[in-house]
Amino acid sequence: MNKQIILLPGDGVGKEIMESAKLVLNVIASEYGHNFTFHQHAIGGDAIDHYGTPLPEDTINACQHADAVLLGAVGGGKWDSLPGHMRPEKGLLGIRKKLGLFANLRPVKGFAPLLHASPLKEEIVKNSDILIIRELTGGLYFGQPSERRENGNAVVDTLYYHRSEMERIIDKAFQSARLRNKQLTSVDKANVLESSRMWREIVNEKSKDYPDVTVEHLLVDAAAMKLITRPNHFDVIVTENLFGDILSDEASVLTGSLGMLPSASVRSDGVGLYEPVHGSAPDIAGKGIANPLGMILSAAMMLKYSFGMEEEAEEIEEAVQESLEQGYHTPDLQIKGGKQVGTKELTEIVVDNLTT
Ligand code: GGG
Repeated sequence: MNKQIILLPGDGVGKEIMESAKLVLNVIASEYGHNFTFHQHAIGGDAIDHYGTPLPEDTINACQHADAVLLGAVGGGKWDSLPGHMRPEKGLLGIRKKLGLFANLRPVKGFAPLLHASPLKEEIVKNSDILIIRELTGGLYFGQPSERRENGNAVVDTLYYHRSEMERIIDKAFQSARLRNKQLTSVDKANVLESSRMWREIVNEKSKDYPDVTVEHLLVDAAAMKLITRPNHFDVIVTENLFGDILSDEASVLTGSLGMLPSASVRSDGVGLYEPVHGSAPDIAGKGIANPLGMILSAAMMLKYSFGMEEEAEEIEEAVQESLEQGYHTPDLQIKGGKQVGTKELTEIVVDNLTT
């Protein structure tokens, strides 16, 4: 298969881990006779530095015409003093919105060699396998106005959702639950927020169309606690943008490191965007020690979801598993008796495991 893939390395460790994804994809391409063509474009702080905007038109056009998009990470202290609309994160939010990627799928599944890597007890973490579905193009991250007022002494952010935006993500969650263990947890703050009360109503209405799926409602505070005390309770979690961002980062504790988590941002059809859950990690950028596995696993998700290459994706996941079983890990992880290596070394080990 011929595929055009846009690479948006972005900022900080994004550039280092993108090289890892490229290497792994090239090996898969040559093993399976595919032709992946990569086109690199700017986003985030990198784009601000070179083009004066976090999301250049050229990047948007390229993504709109691609088969899939791989993104590293955006952000960093260097751009902290810029006004809100010029921050690197606006590039990431903007490309999700421009491509209509309303559903962010964040699988949280621990790899066996990392059971000890979590600060949580092994019996709590063991066998946890959760799919967090986060609404991605609405809510507080996009509502207007969002601004300082009264000479900077007051502030407003707006939480806006249209019913149709809630319906489509809730439908997606029910459909995903059907393909898994048919348990759906809807997370909201319905005791306080009007938006959450509408969300809950829609979940209840939709549940009539999916009688085979068991639904429960959890307030976000309870969900946050349960996620790390009884993760095995969950199968699919669906929630709005802000809650989903926070809960999925929290869930990374189950896997041992935020560096392990991949994600897919999709719509009903068309181009998808794949990125690790973590940010640009400016504290370790350029040191060659960033964990490339979340990025590599995001590339595997791209193969599976955008290109239907299930076997190729599985091969990557198995190579990651094998590398961890051999004890190799970056400094963000601990493996008993393991060997600490850098980004490039760990990538080469994954590549070796792909080819043997
Ligand atoms: N690879 C994810 C990333 O760069 N995250 C930084 C960020 O801006 N996160 C906010 C979000 O994901 O909505």
